[in-house]
Amino acid sequence: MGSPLIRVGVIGVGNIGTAHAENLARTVAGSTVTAVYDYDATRAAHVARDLGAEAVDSAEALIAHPDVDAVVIASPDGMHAEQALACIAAGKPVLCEKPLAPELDNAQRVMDAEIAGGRRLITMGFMRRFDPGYLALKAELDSGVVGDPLLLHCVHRNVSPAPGQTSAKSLTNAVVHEIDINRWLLDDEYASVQIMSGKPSRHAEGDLRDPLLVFLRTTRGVLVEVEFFVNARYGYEVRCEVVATEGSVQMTDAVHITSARELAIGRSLPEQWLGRFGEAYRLEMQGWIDALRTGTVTGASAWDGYMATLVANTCIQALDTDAAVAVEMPERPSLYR
Ligand code: ISE
Repeated sequence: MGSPLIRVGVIGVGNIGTAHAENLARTVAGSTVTAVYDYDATRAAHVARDLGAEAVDSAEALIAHPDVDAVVIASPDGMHAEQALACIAAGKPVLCEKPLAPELDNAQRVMDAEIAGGRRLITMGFMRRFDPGYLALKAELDSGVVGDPLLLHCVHRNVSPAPGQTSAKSLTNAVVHEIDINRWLLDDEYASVQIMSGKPSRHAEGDLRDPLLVFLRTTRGVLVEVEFFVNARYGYEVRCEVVATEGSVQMTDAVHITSARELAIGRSLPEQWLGRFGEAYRLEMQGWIDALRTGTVTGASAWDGYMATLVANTCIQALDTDAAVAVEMPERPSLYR
């Protein structure tokens, strides 16, 4: 008998939820989308009709649905934890968009519930771990040709903020990617964080601190410097350079071409993350489905989600001081070793 087809329910079909649902229904091998929920019922009905799925009335109904084997959580950040807890209670695997929760106590509750159940059900949507650019960067580092990493310079720029953006949200919603990918790249944890914010962009509304410089020091002493700028206006850009003892490695885009036209030469930039990380999202979903079909696990775990929230919350504390703030790291639970 072949591996089962995984029937997925998608909670939240905004920008990213719709992209996940389309990938699962059309591109990923071994999955289908059977149910969709969004607080905007018209939107849910539209996506459901397009994908041949059923639009349901609530996240609870979707999780309990007999034709849903696994759940994608792509709702607003503050709802992830409750929905992940409901999936764990129902024994259904989850691909949870980041963050696991903006608040540490909620991230802890999800991780504790998973540990109490004794099996890994949560995969975190840290798609950069599947991005061909980041994979090439990691392969180069792991090969040892540039020696031992000493410094990381990272750039993360968005065209404009989401409605209601705050400095805390910049950290828990977006810098959280940097927190995760750099601990994955270095195979290390963070010991402390420090934040500098200076002159705000004239586009930064209210008391949003933008841009931010986030400095992280790992337990092995590697320095990670992240520029996060959510009002960059000109395009979406993510870059990473690793300076090591024998050389350096830079990652700009996974793939790019330079084209010359109209008395100019250059390359175009995406407007947002789907343009830059589209392939990473597809590979992430394929990896998740393959793992479910073979009874294995892949990608970031609830522990990784918890750690990212812990460090993002330490960054929030660091916003109000010029000093470095220590990351109070707990012991890694045995389920994640
Ligand atoms: C945004 O909030 C996201 O969720 C995306 O994953 C990220 O790439 C982007 O830069 C964030 O601002």
